[in-house]
Amino acid sequence: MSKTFKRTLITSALPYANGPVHIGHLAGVYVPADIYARYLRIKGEEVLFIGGSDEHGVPIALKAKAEGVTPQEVVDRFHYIIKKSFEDFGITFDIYSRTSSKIHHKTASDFFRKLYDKGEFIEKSSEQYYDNEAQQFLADRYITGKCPHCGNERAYGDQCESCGTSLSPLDLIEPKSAVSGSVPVLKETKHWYLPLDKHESWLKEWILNQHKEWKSNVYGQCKSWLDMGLQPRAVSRDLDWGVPVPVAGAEGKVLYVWFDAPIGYISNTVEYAPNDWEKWWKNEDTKLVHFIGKDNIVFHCIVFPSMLKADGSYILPENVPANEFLNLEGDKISTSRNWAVWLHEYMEEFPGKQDVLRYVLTANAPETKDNDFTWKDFQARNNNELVAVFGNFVNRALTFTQKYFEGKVPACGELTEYDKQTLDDFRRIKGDLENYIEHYRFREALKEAMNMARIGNKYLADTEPWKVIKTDQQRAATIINISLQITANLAIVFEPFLPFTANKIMKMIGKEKFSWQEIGCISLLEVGHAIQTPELLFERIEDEVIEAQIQKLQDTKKANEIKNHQAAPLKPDVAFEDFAKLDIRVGKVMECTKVPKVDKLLQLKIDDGLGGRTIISGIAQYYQPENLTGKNVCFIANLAPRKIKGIESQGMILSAEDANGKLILIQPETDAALGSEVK
Ligand code: B3M
Ligand code: ZN
Repeated sequence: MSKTFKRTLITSALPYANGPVHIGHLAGVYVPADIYARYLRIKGEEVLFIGGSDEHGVPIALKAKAEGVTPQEVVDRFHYIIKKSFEDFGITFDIYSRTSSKIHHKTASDFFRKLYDKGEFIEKSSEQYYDNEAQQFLADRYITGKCPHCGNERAYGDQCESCGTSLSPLDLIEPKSAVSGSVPVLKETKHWYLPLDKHESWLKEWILNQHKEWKSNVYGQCKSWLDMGLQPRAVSRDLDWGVPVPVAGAEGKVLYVWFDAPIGYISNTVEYAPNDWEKWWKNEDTKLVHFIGKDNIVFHCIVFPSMLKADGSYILPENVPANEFLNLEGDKISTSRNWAVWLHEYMEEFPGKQDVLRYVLTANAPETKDNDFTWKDFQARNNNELVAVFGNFVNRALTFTQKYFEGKVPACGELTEYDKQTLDDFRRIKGDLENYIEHYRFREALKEAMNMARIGNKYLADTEPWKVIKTDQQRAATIINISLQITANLAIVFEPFLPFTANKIMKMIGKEKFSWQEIGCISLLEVGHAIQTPELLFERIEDEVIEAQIQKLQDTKKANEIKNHQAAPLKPDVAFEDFAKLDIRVGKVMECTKVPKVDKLLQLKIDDGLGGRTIISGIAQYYQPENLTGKNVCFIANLAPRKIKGIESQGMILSAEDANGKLILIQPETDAALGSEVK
């Protein structure tokens, strides 16, 4: 038994305002949420679509500290970049606000206070790391030290990024404060906890019994949390950036970011509709749907509903269609490693092609498992699907009208069986398409929309009006009339998915607005109605363009390898006199051969300006002998000669490692005199 609702409140995760947004954000959350919102709107339903930036939390405070600016400056910078990207990609939020706003601070603060007054929290003191020098408690991220699992020296108090283990600050070996660098001490501090254990039994009934229809990835994650048993969660932190805890004696404490952020959905509704926001949040006729990524499931399915329930006056989400992750060219998208396709960069590099990205990200959405975005797939989908099918059909229908019917919709004669069959096939898809959207299966829905375009394309190919026109004007007119009606239909069908394209079609067919209910109608365009000059809906993307994008990612990878290379620890100091004993010189490789029967060694004949010498060097894995001849090298000239594999080596060639551990020769920057000393 599915409930009927009067209106739908759609929320989409509030992105952290500590960096711009990328294709992973779009694919996982914002495009699906936007498709859903647009679909309901074009059907004439009452919808509110909420977005906003999440501007609190430790990473933002840390970034500010690292840059020597205030956290507000950090979030101001990214809030507007993010907001602009969403506008550019046609994400139709009714409001996109932010959690550093006054109205949010008040809403979140009041929310906490009501729960506090109702006795919905427990107060607990515990020992946490404190920085005596900076006089502050340290959030988990503010403490670094050695990972007890892998020995990484730069693990954080919440996680080791080297081995991926979740940590608690107390696990760290030799902890250090990231604020002052001093060694932190344990000190008692008081916090408020939401006793999730007390909510466990209704959550179990509500999710596990009443929401079996939730996506299996969401349901499964909830089930495993609930099976493990819930624990009280701290909802406050010792930090100076966030919503202050509105309780006497709580100076220096703020609400935990995951407590205040979901309240942002409510604050933004209050900001948008100050007089009737409650109908969206406190009325059983409203269907609340949270669009999020999989890492946010526990907060939206367990923690936030417990907060809402503890308040007692709010509705609970009807569904939480969380997506899995989108990878990029086989690797996890990462802001810190710059492994992403940034939306603001895409806009510059592919101007006017927002729908191509919307299309590819939906067609390949990580709805049930992680998925991979590749540039080759992007190109193939553009060229083989958008250009070859959808664009080709619409373009042919419109140019044909221009060419043979003076740009006016020709009259439709009697329909053949084939025409009727085509239209039946076309209409039959509508139900499936709706069903998919209503069940948050947007990739299947898009496939159906594309099938509708395919029907049009096939119809033109099969009926061949360009041939028919020569013998039967009336029949050609009918074919074109039908093709134009299908084109108009596609403008409706694609509006939720590819809004820019739908809009272009509407302009070309000279129409303002249709409604979803009109899908299937073959009198959307009256006979004699004028069509505008057609322009291409999509254009081919050439190999060079794709190769440039792939190259850009390869450059990023190189830069990361160099950045992440861990330098070896320094050796003990040596006195200058000791250093001066070394005689380092420049020479030129005259001859080079492999040392027989060993993999690693090369035998080099060096012109040292003093009559020449032989040196054995362990670089055979990295250099072909023929490539070394003629190269300048640096070598230690007074290393006591040693016999290696029966050959006397008179010195040592200097080399260094690149980021992959490959040995590379050290060379003078330009030609130095042979035998000259390196100082
Ligand atoms: N800012 C986490 C994220 O961007 C968080 C979502 C908040 S939704 C209330 O993944
Ligand atoms: Zn580790």
